[in-house]
Amino acid sequence: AEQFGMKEALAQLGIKTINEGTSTGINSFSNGEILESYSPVDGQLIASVKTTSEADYEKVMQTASEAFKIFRLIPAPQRGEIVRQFGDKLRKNKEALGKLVSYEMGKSLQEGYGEVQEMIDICDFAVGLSRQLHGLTMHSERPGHRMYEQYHPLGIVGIISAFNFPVAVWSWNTALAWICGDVCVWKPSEKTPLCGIACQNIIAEVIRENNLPEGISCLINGDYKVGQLMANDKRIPLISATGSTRMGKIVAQAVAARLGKSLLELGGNNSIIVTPDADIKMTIIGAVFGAVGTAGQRCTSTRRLIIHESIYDKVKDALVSAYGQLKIGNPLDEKNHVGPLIDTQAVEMYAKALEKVVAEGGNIVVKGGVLSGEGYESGCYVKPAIVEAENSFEIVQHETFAPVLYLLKYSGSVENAIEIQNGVVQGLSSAIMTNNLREAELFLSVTGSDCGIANVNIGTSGAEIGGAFGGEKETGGGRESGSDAWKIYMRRQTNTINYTTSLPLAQGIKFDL
Ligand code: UN1
Repeated sequence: AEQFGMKEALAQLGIKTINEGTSTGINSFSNGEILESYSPVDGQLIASVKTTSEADYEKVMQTASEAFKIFRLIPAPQRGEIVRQFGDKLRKNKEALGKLVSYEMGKSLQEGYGEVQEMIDICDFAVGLSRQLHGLTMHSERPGHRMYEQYHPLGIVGIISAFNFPVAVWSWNTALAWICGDVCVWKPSEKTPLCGIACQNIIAEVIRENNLPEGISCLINGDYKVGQLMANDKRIPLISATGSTRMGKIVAQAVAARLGKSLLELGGNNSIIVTPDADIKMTIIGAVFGAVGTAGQRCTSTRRLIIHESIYDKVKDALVSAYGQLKIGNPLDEKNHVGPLIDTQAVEMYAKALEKVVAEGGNIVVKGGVLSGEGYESGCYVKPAIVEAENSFEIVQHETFAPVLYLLKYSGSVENAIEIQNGVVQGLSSAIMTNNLREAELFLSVTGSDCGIANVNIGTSGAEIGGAFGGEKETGGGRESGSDAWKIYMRRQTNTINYTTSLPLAQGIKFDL
């Protein structure tokens, strides 16, 4: 990591390395146990972090509550100015933060930079939005009355994020929440705590420079226990949680029990339908990036290819030859396509999935395996695999967060492919590769894909921030980032104003005194 300038990057981001002590991050009130962050890239201990104890959590919540009282009074365009400054700081720190993401999480450096770019983009989006938090006006049924609606800040937004997008998902939430006048409490994944500290240090600088209360952005570190404190906390009207369906069900039930709001971004089981009219070259690029990019650890990663029988062998052969070109290794080295999985536990799950699919009758097309030897000392590097399978296999129905691609065959019309595509419990992302207008439109129609994201001639991953991001069914139903996703971060109020000297009742009701 030294040769890629990691030491300088950590110093720039205000993170103490192991010899320098334990990192806490500004305003994290961390006095709990020590959490160590090991890089999946080289297996080295990068730094240690203090976790948040229950007493610390109380302090964080008090700081956030006090900050909200002040922040909600600042006009939205001025809050937009704060987010603009944050975006500027991210531009200055793009290289260092991108490197840290790559080193702590293991995604390729290009993708690390890409993730920081998403943060910059959502800031720009939010700045514009800060002058467009529009409500509607309606015509009252009563004379001399006016009706309109307005959006007010909601309060404290709790953010629980996953290791795979350790910085961007936080910013999708915070950039919008801040312009909406909310304050944020963030629990990053315990697998990527340093990314959390780096982000917190960057925003803390902006907050300080503008003499604002530090509780606008709070960080708490730890495992599911601190997540539970947040989920059960009545002071947090909205919990935005990204991660597994298992985690989402626990969080959602706790939040629902107190009638809070939750925004859930959970598992996907995304597929690309490859029809006889598909451009094969484009299909291979989209499918390979979708399946092996981020080592298959995006919630939008391509898990299934649903290929028409007439072109099945052609697509399969092209995939095998593309997989033969893949370079697996240190993600900081830009010649490599595929980096490591997040940890050895993930490697185990990958290996189990391959065993299981064979046991269920799957046929291995590109053999996987765990890599060892020079450059692979962390034990987290695996070979991307391709398996011919059936959609009904239990393992195919399950989201395995690793580069395992299942090939499924369909015959007849595109309706059959759509049925397979929709025949899973998850509903995040989907795509069709076709030059046939009828097939494409059918895929996007009411009887088409049941996912939150449906693409034509693009893969399943790599969504832009301008659209609302999220999915249906067990993916959780939440939408964040672009479009009108901001609305969940505000409370809506309907106002009726009478400017006459009488009081007519609605629905024509007479009530004479
Ligand atoms: C995620 O994997 O949690 O669409 C988010 C994409 C990225 C975001 C993925 N923009 O692949």
